[in-house]
Amino acid sequence: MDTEKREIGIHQAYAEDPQKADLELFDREVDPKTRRGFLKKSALIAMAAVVSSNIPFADKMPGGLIPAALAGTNEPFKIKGKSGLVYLNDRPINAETPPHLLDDDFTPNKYAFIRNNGQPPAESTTVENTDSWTFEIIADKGTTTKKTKIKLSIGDLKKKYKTYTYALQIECGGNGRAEFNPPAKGNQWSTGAIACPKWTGVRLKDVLKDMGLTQKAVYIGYKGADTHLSGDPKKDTISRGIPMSKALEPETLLAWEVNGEAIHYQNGAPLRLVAGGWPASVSGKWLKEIFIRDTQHDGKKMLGQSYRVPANPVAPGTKVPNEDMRIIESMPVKSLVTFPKTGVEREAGKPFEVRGKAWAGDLSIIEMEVSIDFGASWQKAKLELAVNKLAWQKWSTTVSLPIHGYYEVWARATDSNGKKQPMVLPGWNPRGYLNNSCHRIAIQAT
Ligand SMILES: Nc1nc2c(c(=O)[nH]1)N[C@H]1C(S)=C(S)[C@@H](COP(=O)(O)O)O[C@H]1N2
Ligand SMILES: [Mo]
Repeated sequence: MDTEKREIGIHQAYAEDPQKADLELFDREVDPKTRRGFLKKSALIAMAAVVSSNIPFADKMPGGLIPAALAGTNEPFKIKGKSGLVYLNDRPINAETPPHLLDDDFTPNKYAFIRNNGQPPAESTTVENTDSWTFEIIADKGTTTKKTKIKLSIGDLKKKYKTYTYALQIECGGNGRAEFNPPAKGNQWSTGAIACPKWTGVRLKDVLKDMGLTQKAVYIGYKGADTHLSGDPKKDTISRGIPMSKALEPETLLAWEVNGEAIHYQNGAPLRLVAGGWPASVSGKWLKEIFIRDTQHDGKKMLGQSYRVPANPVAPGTKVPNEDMRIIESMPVKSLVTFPKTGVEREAGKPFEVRGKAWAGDLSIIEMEVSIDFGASWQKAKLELAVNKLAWQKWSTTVSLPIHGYYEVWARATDSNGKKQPMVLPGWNPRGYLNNSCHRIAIQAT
């Protein structure tokens, strides 16, 4: 179906049954060149962020036309403070980072990917008076001894608790989904839903300790200030969580700063939870609530098929019942070639540098290898230590291509349990999670 027809179809379905159409919307095809089609009025509010200004007469726009600033042009759309991202969807906004823009030691804010499940809160509410932004911690019965509910501002966090800075990598569970066959619904991420910037904030454990945790406190959950695409305030966009052991890790932060700057609006300003090494969906943006749970958190996208994979391997295309799925926890071993950029030319016989990043969820990387002969043989790369736990590791090596022709450089990491990245898609699963197959770049030797 052509893009425009498909979009109109989706919006009709949406008007009839927003819940049923939700997945469709989430997965719809957008022609990133023309951006033609129609939007619901509620989406215009989100579009304001994209055109980098308020749309005063948004409520007067007939039938939710796409702003002319975006419709029918060949210009890729831009978000203030972001650059070089590849947009996969505009409602909600989802954008990934090309591998060569992940070459910095720590991901600059402008290159950090964006993965939204709903409509972010109005930008003005997140950037003004950052210190007065408040959030609540709400405890299930019997999970705390001192307090059952507290309200804190970012200002309170800064005053009461010690501040820490860690480089923490967060990767979307669906990174690599584009390679699934049969295809999996959702944003078709290639390799760019990963970032490792330096986060600054307080330790979640220091804040939770003040509530007096009991043995009954086994899980936490979060809720952000973003709203459901339908505009229905009763519906959550996403509310995920982590077991208490992960929540109490020293590196799990309530962060208000990235790389010494305020968090970018699309990345969850002014406050977000950051739990590195796990699917980034557990790192709640625009943080408004933390729940202390006496059971596994059961918020939106914790149950069913979301962020879950079959407990046992299945054949591609299999329908897997909910009860046979398990929650994704620590992410698998993975790496990227960040230099050179794919498609470049190099002189045959002349050594040149190849470098990149590697990471392995809660684990570390112990070996990095590259191949120039489609995996027939491998050479070891130089690997650096992580600056702290849950940060990615830098690697580099020198490669020489024997004679002129087409080559691929393949990169393969090994984690501290001895597990290597697979060459091809590891295990097909219904929603397209956890693709950690080797990254490849193309090089022409002249
Ligand atoms: N409140 C809120 N938090 C959220 C999300 C969201 O839509 N709303 N998306 C999650 C998902 S699925 C991912 S992959 C990461 C993306 O973080 P980023 O947009 O800063 O890259 O945020 C997570 N936290
Ligand atoms: Mo995600």
